[in-house]
Amino acid sequence: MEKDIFCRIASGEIPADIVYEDDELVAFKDVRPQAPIHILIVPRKHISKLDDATAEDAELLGRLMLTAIKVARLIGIAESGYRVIANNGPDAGQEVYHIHFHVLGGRRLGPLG
Ligand code: DGP
Repeated sequence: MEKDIFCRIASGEIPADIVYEDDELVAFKDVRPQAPIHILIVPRKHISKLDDATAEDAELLGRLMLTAIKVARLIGIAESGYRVIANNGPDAGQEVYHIHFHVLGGRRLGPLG
């Protein structure tokens, strides 16, 4: 099976502007930022979408959220505020089928819609 773009970024096969990484996760700048700060938090493990996660992934999902918090502090938007989003499936506009959290900040964000 062909690897998706985030598997290829996580393995170092294609470049990204990485802001944080560890054994399980990699965080990098979104190529099409929707805000002054737009970081993607991606597990190295391939899971296509939130709906495919199981109880086995509970720790990984917790680490994804904790890494979003860590990266927001690292980048300096913890005080000003930020938003964490995960898109699941077509109606959410999911484009890359590899679980990821968006961390958005650096300006006052509008209402969700
Ligand atoms: P989503 O709709 O939740 O699947 O968002 C996928 C995001 O991934 C989208 O905001 C654009 C970003 N993206 C897609 N391809 C690449 C890439 O090759 N590099 C980087 N840095 N971001 C990408």
